[in-house]
Amino acid sequence: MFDSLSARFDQIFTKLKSRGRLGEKDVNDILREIRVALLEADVNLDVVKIFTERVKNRCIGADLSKSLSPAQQVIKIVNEELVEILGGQSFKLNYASKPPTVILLAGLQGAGKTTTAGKLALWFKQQGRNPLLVGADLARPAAVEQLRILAGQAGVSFYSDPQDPVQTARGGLEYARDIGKDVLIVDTAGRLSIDYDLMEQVRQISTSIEPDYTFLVIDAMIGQESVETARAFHETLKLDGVILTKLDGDARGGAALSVKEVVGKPIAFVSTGEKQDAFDIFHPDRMADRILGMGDVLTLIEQAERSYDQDVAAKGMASLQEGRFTLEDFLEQMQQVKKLGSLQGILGMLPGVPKEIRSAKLDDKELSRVEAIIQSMTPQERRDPTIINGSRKLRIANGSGSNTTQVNTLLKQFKEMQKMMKGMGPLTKSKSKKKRGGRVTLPSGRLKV
Ligand SMILES: Nc1nc2c(ncn2[C@@H]2O[C@H](COP(=O)(O)OP(=O)(O)O)[C@@H](O)[C@H]2O)c(=O)[nH]1
Ligand SMILES: [Mg+2]
Repeated sequence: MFDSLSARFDQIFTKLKSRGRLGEKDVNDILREIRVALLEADVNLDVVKIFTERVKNRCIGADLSKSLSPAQQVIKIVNEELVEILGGQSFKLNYASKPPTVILLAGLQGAGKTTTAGKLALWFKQQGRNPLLVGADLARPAAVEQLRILAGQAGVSFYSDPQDPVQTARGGLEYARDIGKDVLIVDTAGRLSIDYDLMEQVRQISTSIEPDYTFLVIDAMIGQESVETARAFHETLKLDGVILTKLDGDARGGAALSVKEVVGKPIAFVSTGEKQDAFDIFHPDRMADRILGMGDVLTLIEQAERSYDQDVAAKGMASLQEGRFTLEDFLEQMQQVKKLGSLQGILGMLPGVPKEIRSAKLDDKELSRVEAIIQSMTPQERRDPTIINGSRKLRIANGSGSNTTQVNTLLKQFKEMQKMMKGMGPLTKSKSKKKRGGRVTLPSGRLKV
């Protein structure tokens, strides 16, 4: 799921990062692209409007943090608002003070209710609970059998009464009390579309067992249409949350991104496959990271904010402005990168870094070698590498435990980087320096590998 949306965000952010300071027009351009990307992902129109409006307001009123580039700040805002749209916090389930905690599952046919009932039972069991599964879908004879099998696979108890769905649910509750089960999960019948009988039946079950939690199971593949279903169910049942299934499919993401805002109820759990353990509590923050395809970008930004030495950054900036960026600056910037943790890890976390580079072998050992080579140079050589002739190269290689080829490679890389940075010179005029803040916060992004 979310593959095409992720790809779109990746494109948008890559473009964003190639710009320096962002004006209102830039922000509007980005927002337009985000709007299109969300609509293509089948996100509800109202939700798209709310989302882009919030991002816009925050971008315009942004208090430009010194240690983040404008692009990083926009990404941070988009990420935070995405988490918000997805429900903010992870779902927290409170157990009833008087067991059992009663859970009612409702939804359309084929949404994944029965499968989910089994998964939920296993999940509770893994939390150290002792659940009872109740098969109250008597519309299809096979449904009860399906749940009985799932209960067996999960190793939990099962109850059903062939007479009547409401009686089954009620009987299940009494049975759970009798035999000391602490969680009751009731699977119900679904129809192909919402109809009066269906609603009436779940409503009666609900009245009879007074569930602590009523979850609507919805199929992510159906997109935002399933969110409309949720709205209808909510009117009758007073939902506590949604369980989103089939996230392993190629759903575009519309349902996940729309449901909280439209129904006002969070996604509690997600199902990501047919296997019984392909199921978990929903974490909005992790989902947002996944959508933005940026690994753990906020961790990176926070790490960068914490450990990047602003003075060194400023000095690097100054060198850039004057169009001189020496090997000494190069080394200093690299030492800063090292402070951030392993380079491989950082590249993995950086949004927009091409996959080839992310997986490229530039490990900390290599970084140490580069460091050793530069440290083996005289200060004069560091400032002006053009004086490094054959015999100097040999001396540097010997001094740093490397060979002349490695010294050559470093010098070549440095030259290219210097050229690249010179090209960026006009972007770093002193006036914009303050606003642009930590433009050089993440020099690793520019390391040639
Ligand atoms: N790929 C995938 N299939 C699922 C998932 N959840 C349910 N299914 C499948 O969806 C179909 C309908 O599920 P079922 O539980 O019978 O739906 P119900 O009619 O709502 O009870 C079954 O073939 C399930 O195996 C999921 O998370 N991923
Ligand atoms: Mg079923």
